[in-house]
Amino acid sequence: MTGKRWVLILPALLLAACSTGQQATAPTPTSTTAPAPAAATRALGLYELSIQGSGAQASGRVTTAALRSQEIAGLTFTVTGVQVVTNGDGSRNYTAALNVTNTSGAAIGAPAIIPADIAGYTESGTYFRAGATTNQSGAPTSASGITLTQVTDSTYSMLFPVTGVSGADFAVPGGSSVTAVSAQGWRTPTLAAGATQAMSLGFTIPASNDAYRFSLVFGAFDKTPAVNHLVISQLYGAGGNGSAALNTDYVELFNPTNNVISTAGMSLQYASPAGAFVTNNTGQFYPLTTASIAPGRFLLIRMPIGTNGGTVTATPDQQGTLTLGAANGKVALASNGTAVAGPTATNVIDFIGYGTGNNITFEGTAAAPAMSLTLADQRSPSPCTDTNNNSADLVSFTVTAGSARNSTSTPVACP
Ligand SMILES: [Ca+2]
Repeated sequence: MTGKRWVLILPALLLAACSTGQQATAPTPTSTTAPAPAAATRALGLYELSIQGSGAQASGRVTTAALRSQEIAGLTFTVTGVQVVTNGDGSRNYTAALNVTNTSGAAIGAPAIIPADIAGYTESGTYFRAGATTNQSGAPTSASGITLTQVTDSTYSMLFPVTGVSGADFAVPGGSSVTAVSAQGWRTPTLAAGATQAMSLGFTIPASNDAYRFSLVFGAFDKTPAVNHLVISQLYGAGGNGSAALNTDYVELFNPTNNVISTAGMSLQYASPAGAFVTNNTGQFYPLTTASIAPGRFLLIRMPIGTNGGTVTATPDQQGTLTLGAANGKVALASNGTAVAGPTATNVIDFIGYGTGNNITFEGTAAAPAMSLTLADQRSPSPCTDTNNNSADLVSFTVTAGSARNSTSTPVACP
């Protein structure tokens, strides 16, 4: 490409369970819940974003005319601004603010975009079109060393890991092809037909790159996260006990979906391994205060403070009332205030049976690990994990004051 082609293509692909306790005497497997739906991926197209005035003076701007669909008329992007910050080492951080409008005529479930390499335009595996990068005099310049940075000032522009998407998902006009896509991309919430959503993209240019005009190519797609409901992501039950690591029990909730979820009407419930869930005992039943949990965010419910142990560092989002079993028990997140009948009951959003005990129930084939004075349970390898099999989805770990995450903790974007 010549220096005149510096437009950046932005891909338009914006985009539980309980069963009743058994009467057997040994730990009894409960029925397995339905597997989580597989993440679906739908390619939407390729787009190009151009930026100019990005020289060593770090005065940058994004031209709206430079952002245009190359292929599918499903999304319309409007650049609303760009921030350029020069770091101490001379590198520059760019944050481009965009409005994304769904013009496809149908809802897009999980609009997501990922930087892409285009054959014939790529330089050294970066996500810039080589020939499209020029200095202020219009001469070509190196565009290597571009990195993506997480944008933390927007709830909806999380950088998320990209899986299940390849260059083959995208068609490129003019006979070129997408040779690679980035391992990370950005998301916005579900876009209804005709709806507009603000989003922002962040990236860094090293000091060694003096590009004045450059382009960034994106593939847009619709990829729905695998888990479509809130999960109990971490829990601790020995709070306040003698020699306990912490002075409170807690339950941490997480939103692995692409949309804001309200806890209105939901309840947290606890029962011993053999016990039934009830609603008339505050140690076993806590109606959640209404809160909105953004995509990738946590909600921390601290239980009553006891005598022994350290204080959880994260400020609790809610003060709960439950008294969890220190080693063994069952915790359910219910969609309403009705006592949970078991792991596959219709009002169960998520359910964790942990440890052992007669008649203990759980999701899947076995319970999550037993906890202890110093051990808590959490989803692994990430809070995104929920295959509805407690033994496979959760691990125990040595809990510390800093283990629990709250609504201001670093968000986790789920693949
Ligand atoms: Ca589950």
